[in-house]
Amino acid sequence: MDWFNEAKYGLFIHFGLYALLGGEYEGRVNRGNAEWIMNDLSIPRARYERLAEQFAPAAFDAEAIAAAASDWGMRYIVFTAKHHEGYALFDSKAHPYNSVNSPLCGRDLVRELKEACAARGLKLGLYYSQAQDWHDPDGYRYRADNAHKNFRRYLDEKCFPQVRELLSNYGDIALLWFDTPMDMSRAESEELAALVKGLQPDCLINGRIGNGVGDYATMGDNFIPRLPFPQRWEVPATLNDTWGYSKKDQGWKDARQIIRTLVKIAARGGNYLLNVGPKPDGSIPARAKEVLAEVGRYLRANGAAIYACELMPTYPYEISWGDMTLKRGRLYIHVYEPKKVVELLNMKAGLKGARILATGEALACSSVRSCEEDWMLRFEIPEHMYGDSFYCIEAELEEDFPEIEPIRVK
Ligand code: FHN
Repeated sequence: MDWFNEAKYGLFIHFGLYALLGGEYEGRVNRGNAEWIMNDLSIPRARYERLAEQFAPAAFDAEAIAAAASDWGMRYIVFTAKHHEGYALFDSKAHPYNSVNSPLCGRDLVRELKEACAARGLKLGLYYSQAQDWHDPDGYRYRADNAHKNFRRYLDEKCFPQVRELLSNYGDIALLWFDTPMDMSRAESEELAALVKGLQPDCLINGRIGNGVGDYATMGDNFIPRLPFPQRWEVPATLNDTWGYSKKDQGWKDARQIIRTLVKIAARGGNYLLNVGPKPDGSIPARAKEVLAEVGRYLRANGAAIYACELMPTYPYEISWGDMTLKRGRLYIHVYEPKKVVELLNMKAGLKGARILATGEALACSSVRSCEEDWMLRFEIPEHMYGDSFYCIEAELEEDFPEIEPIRVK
């Protein structure tokens, strides 16, 4: 799992027929996630299917997406090969409901993205909704009566053959990202995992294959563990409030929120899989691109403080002005507010030196005892940076890791 542990930051892409509706159908707005519109507004299958006739993602440019993802500092992409709606974005002989058979599309978007990612050295993961399939009569549906369904038939005739296609026809796939296992039995999850590993032993499987048989834990959507979480984990998260494209959702997070969240996740041992939902033509919304480009600029200068970080032990104080990440022999202090001096109480380490990570400018630093006899690391910020925020201090340690003392009650 080395590449995954080091990556820390990936791009999730939710694309499908739902993008054409953008969260609205016949004047009705879907309150839930935009990609759930078929289910939430009970759009009959025969009506929804017609969207496949209109699917024309002329602006879906896999090379531009891969180039942007690298520029934004993301190390992998996870793309919806098939979401709950059942429509596949790849050339599937197992089931005709796919983008190659859509007359205005006629393209295998998985292949395009795989080639573009390979050219950029990016890992490609594929999202596949293994249990919910609202198009297949035997696929599960959330909050519906699934008891009468022949789920086994769906697995044998659609899910397993399509997963086999994804792992046989596109070269190395870094990750299969399953979702909402619902009532899948342990035996079914294991069978699916065995299919994946039988075809590509190095392909990772996320936790949502169900029944604990994945390679790493998938957190709830947008749920970040409060404390360091000493397992391999990832949190899928939205940049606005939904996954698939929504015309109404303008709740974009800004770059600084994303940076703070990324630092928090890296410190606590996880990966941040941050989503964009392309518009019906396949282009990425302009605001999403702006925000991600700004995060990318921070990462270009400060990536050493994020990629390949180790678990940061719990620091006993709430620091509103910043956060910390850690590597063997290096402590990174992310400073979010203007400061003249940065102090970390109850932290002890031999300091070989300290610098502003982005520029290399050396900082006066010391490991001292406070007047109340607690250990403290102290860094002096140069005067010309007093008003600055969102930079990172790299402290080089004599030991592998700093010692964090518990709070001493006096
Ligand atoms: O139902 C899906 C949802 O549409 C989206 O794909 C997210 C991403 O993690 N997963 C499910 C809900 O958890």
